[in-house]
Amino acid sequence: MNYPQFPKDCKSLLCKYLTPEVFEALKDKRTSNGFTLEQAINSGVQNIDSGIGVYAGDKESYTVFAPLFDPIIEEYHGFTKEDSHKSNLNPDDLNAPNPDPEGEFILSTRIRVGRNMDNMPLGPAITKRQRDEVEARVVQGLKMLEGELAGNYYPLLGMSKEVQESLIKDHFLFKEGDRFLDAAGLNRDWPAGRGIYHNNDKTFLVWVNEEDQLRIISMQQGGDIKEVFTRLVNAIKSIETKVPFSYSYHLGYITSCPTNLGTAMRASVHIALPNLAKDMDAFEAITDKYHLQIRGIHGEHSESEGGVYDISNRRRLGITEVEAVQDMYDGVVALIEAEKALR
Ligand code: ADP
Ligand code: ILO
Repeated sequence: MNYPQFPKDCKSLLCKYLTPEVFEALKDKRTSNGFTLEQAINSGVQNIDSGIGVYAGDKESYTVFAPLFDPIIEEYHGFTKEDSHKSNLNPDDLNAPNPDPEGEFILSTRIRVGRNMDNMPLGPAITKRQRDEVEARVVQGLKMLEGELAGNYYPLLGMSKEVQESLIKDHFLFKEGDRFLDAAGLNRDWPAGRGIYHNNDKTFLVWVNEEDQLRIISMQQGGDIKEVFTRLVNAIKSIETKVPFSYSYHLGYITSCPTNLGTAMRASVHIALPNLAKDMDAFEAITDKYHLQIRGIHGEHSESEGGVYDISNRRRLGITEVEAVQDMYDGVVALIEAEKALR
């Protein structure tokens, strides 16, 4: 492979940090699963509008390709090689009374974490047999969930297009054919091995073998962020008694995209901010202050509809889960105040 030629206006962290020197040093390296630099960067090479542009094939990718991954991780999370990651999943430490008890702004709240199985390659390097094994072991583990978390697993293989599309439209299921994941090798053998588990009310869901092997999700209508967090923590704790998760003292939970390392947590609200949306500078001044990310309402790389945005914590590594949710909560309180002042 030759050094990739990126266009001048390329803004991804891959373009920024894959210097010719880094490329030369890494181009012939591979992890024990055979994962190469070419595979790690293919998503950002094929999609020059990527924000990041790299994926790991296994835990080892983060050390073998550290000269590329470390500066990306440092710029995204503000987390250096000397830092270590800490976890706090105690809902009692969260200060989050419902910021919108009248239901004027917040439509729904969702908190997810990514998890991958210990001693398995990540999605970009996994074989079909290993992926099927992950699915079987995860589904087996989910079967023992009880009470509010009890539910059923629905494999994508054999699911009708109508059911699949309605689950996607209603924000419960991952979309199909994402070009960033495609180029990362994450959509190989689609749809085999993929599926969704959910309880009856669809307040607790698990995505199996999408970008990460598990995406554990708690969601509900309205703004009771603490209730959503508490349900998620109960689920994580139950699942990890059955499914061993890949974890590193330095990087926290291991995920295929470096933006998800650490807590692997994204806490979001769908919130209507039609007035603030008319002044994106003011809007972004608040989201920047609270380390928040703005997405459209059909997930990343989608647009807002009717002044409704997906607002979530941006940082996930080097802060605890409680701090990640608190970032989102404090920012949402500030956004609601600003929206009220403009009415
Ligand atoms: P992820 O959360 O895994 O990073 P996406 O940004 O693609 O991935 O979002 C996945 C799905 O979750 C999308 O359908 C998105 O609209 C939905 N979603 C995210 N946040 C919320 C929320 N607060 N309420 C309802 N749906 C949400
Ligand atoms: N590879 C994509 C997405 C990066 C962050 N989001 C996710 C879903 N991991 C990009 O570089 O824009």
